Parts: sequence; structure tokens; C-alpha cells
Amino acid sequence: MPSIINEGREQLPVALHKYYSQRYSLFSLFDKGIEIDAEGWFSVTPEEIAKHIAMRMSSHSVVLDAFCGVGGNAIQFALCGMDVIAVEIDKARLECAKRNAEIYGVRDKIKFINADFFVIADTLKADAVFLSPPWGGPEYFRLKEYDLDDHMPFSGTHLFNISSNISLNICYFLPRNVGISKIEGLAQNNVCEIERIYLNDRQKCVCCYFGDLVESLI
Ligand code: MGP
Ligand code: SAH
Repeated sequence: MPSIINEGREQLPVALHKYYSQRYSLFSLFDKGIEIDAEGWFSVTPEEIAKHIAMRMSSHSVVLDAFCGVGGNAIQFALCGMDVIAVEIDKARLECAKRNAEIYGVRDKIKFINADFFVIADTLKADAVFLSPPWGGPEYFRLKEYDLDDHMPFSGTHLFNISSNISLNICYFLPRNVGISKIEGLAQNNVCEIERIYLNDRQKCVCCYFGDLVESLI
């Protein structure tokens, strides 16, 4: 289990230094005592991007963040006024998310659940679902094309299908090199919207919206 690291750059493995130098873009309130563990450093959604996604989903009252990590997205959903259900399999990382939500003043707007999403999915109810699964580590970008079903610990298509039983309004947060044709296939006969999100002129991710989250349908 990685220890919780917020003691400064020198305490971090060299591979994480670049993320530490982006710390205020990850959490503007970083200096208030934000807690991030090793996997949290390379997978947390930068605050401006999390805010943007939250704004796009904010017409919904209850949002499920199925892979909450250290809380980058869950906090912004709550700040946008939504009730949030935040699921995370790693107990220590979920504790980071709780602490971080407290710092942002939204601890009581988020129901935190320490569980495997796939095990509890059929017990969850929400108006919209946000999926930011583990991509298989920070080396994902070396692939020419990231296949939705080959690099996560589970099939990305299976994850989408399970989630659609909860709500058809899904935002799927994926690597910038993800193969788009499989994503379009997920929508079957419906539309989906693919958004490439940039921060400081660098593409960070691909965000795929389904159901009534598609912009032209709002
Ligand atoms: P990155 O490519 O590791 O960093 O992740 P960066 O700083 O964009 O790299 P560089 O090419 O500019 O040097 C880009 C973004 O993807 C991060 O800010 C995270 O939001 C997100 N991200 C990265 N990983 C490895 C994951 C992951 O496994 N899961 C999720 N949900 N998001 C991730
Ligand atoms: N959006 C988050 C980052 C998510 S990274 C943020 O901004 O902080 C993906 C997270 O999914 C990791 O923390 C990992 O522990 C968690 N995870 C992996 N498999 C899971 C599962 N089956 N159920 C719930 N969480 C899982």
C-alpha cells in the first residue's frame, strides 16, 4: 500500500516529480493539506478539467463517480450542487478523497463507498454516471492506439454496459490516444459526443458523452 504523500517533491519517486510540479493545477487548494498517494498523483483529473466536466453534468441531481480516486472529480461535482455517490476500491485512496472533500467544504455532499464498483453496481441509483477508470498506468501514451478493451484491468466495453443499467447519461473519461471507433460503437444507434480536452496547449484526455449529456441535446 503506497503511503500518503503530500510532504514535498523530494519525498516522491522521480517518476512523480512532473505531477508534483502541476500540483496547483490538480488542486488549487493544495497547500491546505491535500492528500494524494502514488496512483492518485498520476490519475487525478486536473481541477479546471474536473470543473468543466461537472458543469456539463450539472443539470442532474445525483451523479455517480464510479472510480473516485483522490476525489478530483467528485469534489467538483459537489461544488456544482450535485449530490455525489463516490465509489473507490482502495481504502487509503478513499480516505484521501474524504479529506480533500473536507478541504473544499463538500464532505457532506458526497456519499463515499469503499467497494468494487462491479460488485455493487446493481445496487446503485443515479441520474448520470461518470467513469474515470484506471488506464493501466502512466505508460498508456506509448501505445499507438489505446484499445478500450485491452489495457484496463477490465473490459472498457463491459464497464460501459454495466453502467448503462444505472443511467444512459454517461461521461467516459479516457486517454488521449483511445481508439474512437469502439467508443462510437458503444452508443449503438444513439449519438455520442467526443471532446478532446486541452490544458496549457497539451491534450490531457478524451471525454465521451452519452445520453442527454451530448451538448446538442441539452
Ligand atoms: P499523463 O499523460 O500521465 O500526464 O496524464 P501529462 O502531464 O498530461 O503528460 P505530458 O504528456 O503532458 O507530460 C494526463 C491526464 O490523464 C492526467 O492529468 C490525468 O487526469 C489523466 N490520467 C492519467 N492516467 C494514467 C490515468 C488513469 O489511469 N486513470 C484516469 N482516470 N485518469 C488518468
Ligand atoms: N477521477 C479520479 C481518478 C480516478 S483513477 C480523480 O480525479 O481523483 C481510477 C481509480 O479507480 C483508482 O483510484 C482505482 O483505485 C479505482 N478503481 C480501480 N478498480 C476499481 C473498481 N473495480 N471499483 C472501484 N474503484 C476502482
